[in-house]
Amino acid sequence: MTRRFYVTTPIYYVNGAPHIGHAYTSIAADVMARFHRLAGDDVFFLTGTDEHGQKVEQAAQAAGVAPKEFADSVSANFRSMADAMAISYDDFIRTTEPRHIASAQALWRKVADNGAIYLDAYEGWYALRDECFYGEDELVTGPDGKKVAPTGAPVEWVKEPSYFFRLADYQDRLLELYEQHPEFLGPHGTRNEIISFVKQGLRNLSISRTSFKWGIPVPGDDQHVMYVWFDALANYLSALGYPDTDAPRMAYWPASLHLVGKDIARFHAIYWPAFLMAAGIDLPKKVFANGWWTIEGQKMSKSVGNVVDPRELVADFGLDAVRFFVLREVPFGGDSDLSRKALITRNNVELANDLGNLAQRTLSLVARNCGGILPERRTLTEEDQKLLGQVSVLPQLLAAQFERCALTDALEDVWKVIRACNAYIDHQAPWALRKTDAERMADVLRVLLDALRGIATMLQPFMPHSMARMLDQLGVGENERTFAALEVVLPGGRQLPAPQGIFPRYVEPEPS
Ligand code: ME8
Repeated sequence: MTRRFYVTTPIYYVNGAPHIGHAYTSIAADVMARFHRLAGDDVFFLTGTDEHGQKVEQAAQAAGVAPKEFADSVSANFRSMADAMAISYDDFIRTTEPRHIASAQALWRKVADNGAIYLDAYEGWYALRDECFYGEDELVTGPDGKKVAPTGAPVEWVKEPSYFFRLADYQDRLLELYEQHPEFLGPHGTRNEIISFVKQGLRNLSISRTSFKWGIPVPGDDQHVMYVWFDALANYLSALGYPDTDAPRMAYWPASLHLVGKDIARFHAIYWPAFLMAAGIDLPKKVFANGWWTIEGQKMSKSVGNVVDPRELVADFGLDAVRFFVLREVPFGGDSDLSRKALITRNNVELANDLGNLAQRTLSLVARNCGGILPERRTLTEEDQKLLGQVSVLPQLLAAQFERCALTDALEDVWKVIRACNAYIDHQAPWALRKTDAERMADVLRVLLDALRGIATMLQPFMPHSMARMLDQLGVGENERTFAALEVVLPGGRQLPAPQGIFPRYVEPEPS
């Protein structure tokens, strides 16, 4: 039976241009979507932009344009960044679209009908940068002695009429959820933080604002706009056609995985399941939080001037080297630092050397000594079997790694096989066999070509363009690139195209 896999990225605020942090979560989600497609699953992959709220309204004001016009242009920039990073989304939702507005209002009505919303007045702290309400007890003292949010964001005292969501009523059910479904929330650190936050006690949540207008009107009371997080979280359902339960895409609910940054785990692991419980809707299967990137050791910020546009990195290093780097550099879920030096090293050692050279050496030997024709697979020696055995377990091994969002470990599993191939080629020395035992040379090359096919197939989700080129060079047809196709041994005799290098070494240009 085909399994459905519904994966989402956060929808990004349109208050500023996209940067490598946004690209990171989208790349990770893309890798998951591509992996599941190749595994034969029925995938729906959603990304988009979060366009309402005070933060966006203020950014538009600062730019001197109407909020919608501002949102149109920044949203288009996010979409073009996603396209430039080869993010294979099935839909790009914008919260200013009528389909989303109607859906978020329907969700509100459902929650209200079930008695979980009441009107009162909010008086307390709000951090605009985080679009988050904070309790007095959560605030910390900032560098200038002022109270700030635990994230360092400035806070202001807000006092206004507001609708409230009965979040406190869901405390026990949330704790039960984390307890009974340990897989619901990861990684461990984030899970522990969320559990201890919920255990400290939840306050009811203000879910509407009256002091500005840029938001979705609260059904039945247009003095209020929805709190931007109620609006935003609803995107995961609105893109599927909620509340129309007959909409074909509703079959993808519940979501398999909401991939988010650790900064927004609270909204996804506490508020979102509580809203859904209140609406009587099934809960997502998993929320996983990625870690935080700094740039050359510093926090990315406009004022420091070190905000990295991923498209600039791509111009220097190529898309796949960037996609590879961000997922390879640090165990997925942990924090990491982006430095040019580290990127160059990964590119040159692991891509150009370990993998690129292996493919180049093998393919040029086939071109030179076998007329560029794929040799037949014949009897295998023990060593051949050992190497191909390592390749054949990769789909299973990686499926288990992906199940726990261990993308970096998945890459390491593939790299172990690449290193084994390099040891094998050095030990078998097919170049020396040419004169002594041409048949064995052909057998060795065939084993290497088969191993490379397995490796390239498994790496497609991470590096779709370069692996497509590698599979072309290996003579693997477009319909022979799924994980299941690996079980079928390719018939020999195919003419392979002339080999071309796939991963050039990067050399820093001389300063002019
Ligand atoms: O929070 N390192 O949008 P946002 C790693 N609209 N990931 C980073 C990062 C960094 N330095 N900077 C950003 C919002 N991210 C809401 C989401 S969802 C219903 C609404 C990534 O534009 C990370 O995934 O502030 C983070 O959670 C997201 O961008 C925040 O994007």
